[in-house]
Amino acid sequence: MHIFYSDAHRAHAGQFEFFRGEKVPCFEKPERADFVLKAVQAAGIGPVLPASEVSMAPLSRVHAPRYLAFLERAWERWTALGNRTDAIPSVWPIRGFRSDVEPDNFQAQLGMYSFDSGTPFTAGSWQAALSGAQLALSAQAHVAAGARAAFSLARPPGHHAGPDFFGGYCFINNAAVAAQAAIDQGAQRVSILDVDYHHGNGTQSIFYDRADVQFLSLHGDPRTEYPFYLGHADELGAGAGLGFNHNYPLPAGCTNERWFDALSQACSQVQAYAPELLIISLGVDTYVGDPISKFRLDKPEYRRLGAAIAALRRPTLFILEGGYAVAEIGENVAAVLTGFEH
Ligand code: Q9C
Ligand code: ZN
Repeated sequence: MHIFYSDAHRAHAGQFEFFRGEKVPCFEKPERADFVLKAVQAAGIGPVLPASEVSMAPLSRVHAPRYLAFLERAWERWTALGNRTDAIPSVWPIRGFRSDVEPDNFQAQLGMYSFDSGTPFTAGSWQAALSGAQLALSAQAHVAAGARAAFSLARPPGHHAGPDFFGGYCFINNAAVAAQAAIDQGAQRVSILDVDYHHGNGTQSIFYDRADVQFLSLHGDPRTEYPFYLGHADELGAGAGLGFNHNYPLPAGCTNERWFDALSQACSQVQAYAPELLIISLGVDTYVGDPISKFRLDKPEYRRLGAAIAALRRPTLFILEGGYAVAEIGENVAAVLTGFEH
């Protein structure tokens, strides 16, 4: 399958993130994409292509235009204030605060458009995120043109980014943008199957009241795992979207068989929905060696995952999400794609 890739991701390189009050090096770093690129090339997955000329219109159909406008100007405003470090939010409008009046203060706006302090906004964050969306749209266009599958190899990831907020290392929701593009081109049903360790809260929020995009997520139980405030099994969708959202929260320590049991339940729902396009939010932070996650999937399981996805027999778009065991993330991603193709 074709792999869509750009070096633009390199411009997003956070200096540090906050973890339990300490500054720690960012887990979401450029080397991640380097390892994935090296591994998919070594595995002979397919040609590596740059982004094609695509309409970026789907972006403002899944994200609020004022959120995108904020991100586009954020770095120049932040540095004009004399700052030389990355911008990290430190104040948030939670319950009871007003969301209809936008403060002028930069830090206050940064808080309005985010939900954690682990997602530094850097000099190249907007360009890298925009490039990731363009690659996802290029991969979607390739599948829409008749290819069986495509892989968008980009970072930062996207599935935590919601209609008007960033967080969880994500700014633009690439999977949601690609799904919206397919819908805008006439698709009636798109499924997004999120296999990242963390709940895809942003994707869920974007499509929660819609029947044209089915969302399914296997993830660490939000009672103990990030992003904590969403991802329970009783979140089934709302209004027209009721019945089109499926969460499979799993306990810390979850091993291969239990994870694949949940996967087969999710796959049955995909089959019943019969989507014209299947998008995989492909995080491999389920791996036993992942430094920030608590599932225990072993290496051979990634090939099995790819085969399970292939068995759904749908045009399939793979979008890279998380995975922080830097040396192994490439091999695990390549194993999923190999398992899919064989
Ligand atoms: N400092 C994705 O996998 N922080 N995002 C956890 C470690 C947030 C993960 C604590 C993890 C976000 C796309
Ligand atoms: Zn993750």
